[in-house]
Amino acid sequence: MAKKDLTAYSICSDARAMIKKAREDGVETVWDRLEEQEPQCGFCELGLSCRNCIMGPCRIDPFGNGPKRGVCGADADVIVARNFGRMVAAGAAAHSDHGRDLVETLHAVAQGQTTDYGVRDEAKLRRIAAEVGLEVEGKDVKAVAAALADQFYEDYGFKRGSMSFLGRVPAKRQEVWKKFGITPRGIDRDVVEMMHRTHMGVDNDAVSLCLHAARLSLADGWGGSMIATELSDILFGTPAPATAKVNLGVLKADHVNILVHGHSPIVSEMILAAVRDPGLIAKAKAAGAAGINLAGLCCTGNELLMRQGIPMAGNHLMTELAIVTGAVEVVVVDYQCIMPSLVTVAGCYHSRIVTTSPKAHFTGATHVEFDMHNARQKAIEVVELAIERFTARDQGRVDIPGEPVDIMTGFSNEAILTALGGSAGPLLDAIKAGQIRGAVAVVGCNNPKVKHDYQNSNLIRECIKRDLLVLVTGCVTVSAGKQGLLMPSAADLAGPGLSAVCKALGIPPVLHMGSCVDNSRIIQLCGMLANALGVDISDLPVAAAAPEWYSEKAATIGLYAVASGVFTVLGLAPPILGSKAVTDLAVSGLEGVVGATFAVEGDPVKAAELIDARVRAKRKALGLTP
Ligand code: SF4
Ligand code: MSK
Repeated sequence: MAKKDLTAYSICSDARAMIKKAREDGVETVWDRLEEQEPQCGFCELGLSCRNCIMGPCRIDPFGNGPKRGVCGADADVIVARNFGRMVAAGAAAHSDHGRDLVETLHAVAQGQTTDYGVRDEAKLRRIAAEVGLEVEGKDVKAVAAALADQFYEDYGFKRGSMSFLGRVPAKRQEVWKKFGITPRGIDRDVVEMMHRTHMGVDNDAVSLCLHAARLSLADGWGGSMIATELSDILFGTPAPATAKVNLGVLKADHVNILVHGHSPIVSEMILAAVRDPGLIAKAKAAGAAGINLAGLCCTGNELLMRQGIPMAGNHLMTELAIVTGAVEVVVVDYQCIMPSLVTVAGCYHSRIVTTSPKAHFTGATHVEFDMHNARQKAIEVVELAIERFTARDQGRVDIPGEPVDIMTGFSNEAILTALGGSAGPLLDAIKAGQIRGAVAVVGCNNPKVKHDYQNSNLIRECIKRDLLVLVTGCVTVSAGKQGLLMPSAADLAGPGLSAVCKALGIPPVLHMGSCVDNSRIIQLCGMLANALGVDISDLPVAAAAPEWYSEKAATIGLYAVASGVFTVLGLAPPILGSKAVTDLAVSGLEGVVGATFAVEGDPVKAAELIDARVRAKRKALGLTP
């Protein structure tokens, strides 16, 4: 069991209380397992181990007189670049396969193969279809949906000349991509090509591998993730500002508690419909509960929060701890970021983990497979299971820490433009006047290697102090929300310019823009601002940061941000430091290629200073006050 003082693990009181309870209940957590793993493998940390073939595994000795080449002859640069390339490919595959599920759902709606799903935002369907060049006049909603689904299917292959959303990329950026041969060609194609290139004996040049990694990351950001975002809005509604609540206090001791966890709204939206079913609420009451309470974890939680105002119980490192409350009947999961340990933690209480995707089975979990034709019925079965589990709950083991905190959510690009009166003009005016000096996307995960939520929330504080508008997605949302940073009252913590703008508009200085795939909203917004100014994205006073990232998907997001021209600060180094060539490319060489680089800085104040320096330089180059 973890032995450090509780304050070493998290800045959040609900997390600390549940880590303490986990110790008392004999439940192992992510922090315990990290301690058991330490010291972690130095070769792997530097990216210097390779097991791509059976002549290996091989490792490069970075310091001593040990081997400098793998059995095949690959050196440190090639091994690091191959490993990083596969990491980025896995992240892109995850986001984009999630996007594929949305395309299949739209297709099923269009073909009349499902009545469980439908088009909730027809205006957006028609607008997006027209944007990507489809004929919409005089066509009914199903015909438009069918054509759009077909077009997006093709974005996954390589039949079309160009991917659908590349029209959103400013012309100058498109030129940069063309010049360096990194225009994405097809989502699946570019991911598969990375797997091919990294097979033994294919691409053995670190720069070539890194450029292809950039290309495939762009296929995710401007392709798979963007498709996931836009189709989720079409199928489930485009988010608009609303208030909700966050932290473990959103669980209710007298209710049946159901948590949704993972990434896709396809399952969680059906669970939401089921918990609102009067017949199921009556069954819950008959079982002795006051009602049924639904809350979210991680990004499927963000999807429900953004569109439906459903409360968030926690982010990545809170997922085990939510079950430790003893108040959770069922955690319904789809895919990504779901620790396999949840099944073990659930087994220490009366809780059940319900898996729903044919792609994501967990040994020991209850599998209730959802598809487009049975989703509503399956959601009812899951809620019935939760009601049955409530009857097995030991109220003596229940401890729900703290009171929920209010948050504001729902800042889709459509909502931001509406809040600004219909166009990006007022935002640009505020940027030109220096009231808002720039914008920073603070996104990503938690990682037990750093104190939970410390870097995420403190970087945000440092940015808003400097009159930098902050945009959040993913697990950072919960970090910010729990600290009160997602409410308009947080304007008091911002610099004078940003504070005045937020107060005038009644918005927080930190805008919640959605889940991990919704980082595509942020690059789209960057594209809009660049187009309005007639410049490239790399000319804008903007930056990104992933202070506590852990996942392959975050590596992909970081790379597509940089390849789109956005300077990006990572709080933890990716496993590339074993190659000077790859590291130099990441932190300086890319500036001359895509006009932006990575930086690695774990101290939130220093990270904010790096971002501030970037914003100053970009403002100066645009002829604005720094
Ligand atoms: Fe070793 Fe080369 Fe095989 Fe990698 S690809 S395991 S470096 S022989
Ligand atoms: S869920 S990728 S821990 S943000 Fe998107 Fe959170 Fe990171 Fe998963």
